[in-house]
Amino acid sequence: MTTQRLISSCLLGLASALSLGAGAAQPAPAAKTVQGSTPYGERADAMQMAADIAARHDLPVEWVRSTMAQARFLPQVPRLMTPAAQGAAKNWTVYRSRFVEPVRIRAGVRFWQANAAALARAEKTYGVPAEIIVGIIGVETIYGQQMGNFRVIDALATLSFDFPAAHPRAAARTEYFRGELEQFLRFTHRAGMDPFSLRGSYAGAMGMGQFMPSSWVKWAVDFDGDNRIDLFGSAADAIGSVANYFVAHGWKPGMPTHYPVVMRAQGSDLAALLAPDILPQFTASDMAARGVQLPSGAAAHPGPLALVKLENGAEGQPLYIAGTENFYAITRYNWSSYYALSVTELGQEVAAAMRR
Ligand SMILES: [Ca+2]
Repeated sequence: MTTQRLISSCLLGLASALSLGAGAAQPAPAAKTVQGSTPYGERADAMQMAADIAARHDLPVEWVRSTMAQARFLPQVPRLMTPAAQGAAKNWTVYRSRFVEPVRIRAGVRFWQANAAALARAEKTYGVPAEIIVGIIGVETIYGQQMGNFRVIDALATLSFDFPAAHPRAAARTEYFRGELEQFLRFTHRAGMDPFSLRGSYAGAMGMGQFMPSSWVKWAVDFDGDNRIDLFGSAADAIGSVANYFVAHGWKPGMPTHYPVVMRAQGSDLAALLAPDILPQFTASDMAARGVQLPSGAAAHPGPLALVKLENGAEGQPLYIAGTENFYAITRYNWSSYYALSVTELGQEVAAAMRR
């Protein structure tokens, strides 16, 4: 899954100073170790962690040590964690155009046609509509065309031991990636997979649905019945795993993701409605009382709703929608309302193209 955008979104507004590199602010770097110059096999922190991982999961310590020792520092990965360009104003129209576009829609139609049986079975088994699964795999990797070219072991080792120190949440992020590295070593060993053969995003997300290692361990499923989980080569496994992820994150079968709204809310009403952000906390009648008109079908909506605001740059009018608990569930895949609406709209467009 797409922790990479989650991570970069944490960096919104950060000064471009972060991209100068870890040693840039330090005077007299003469005797200072250059980041990445010491192999992980010679670093005490990495080798201590290898011993800890081996002990915690009953793995052969020599295997863990030698695997981590063969991981390579990737200088571009810390840079990708601090993209200066992310400071630009949020713009739904621009964001949408990157994902809901003809090439991806045509690829989605081919993917749906090739995997219709697995998508229908996932819908029946998990209650997650085919078009949502198609939307996710399309936004993540254009249906497996762009799954990432970094060796996962290299990306995770770099983020675990050389996370940019200038990042405001460097300690928490380092802990997170060390946990992912631990899960990666654990599951590749258990599954008899070669840890050096797996490639993914610069954050270590893998396969058609871009699952992080901990997500692979917890939620990936064998959905084609060959007794192994392959999120790279088996579209059925990727489809079942995405659906299972949604079930684990509160997907409610039969519930729409969102409703269009007519906005009249202003002032303190608008501020109150936006305060919980994407967390659904209002009934349809709460919203109506504060000036947000929902379609007639939404009056009987059974759960809470969130007023979701999507900016259209500094100049454009923002878009408002009423997000349901299922909209929120999509944001558990990637913590962004722009992401969630793109997934939904790409899925709808592919479904519409299938009917033509
Ligand atoms: Ca399988």
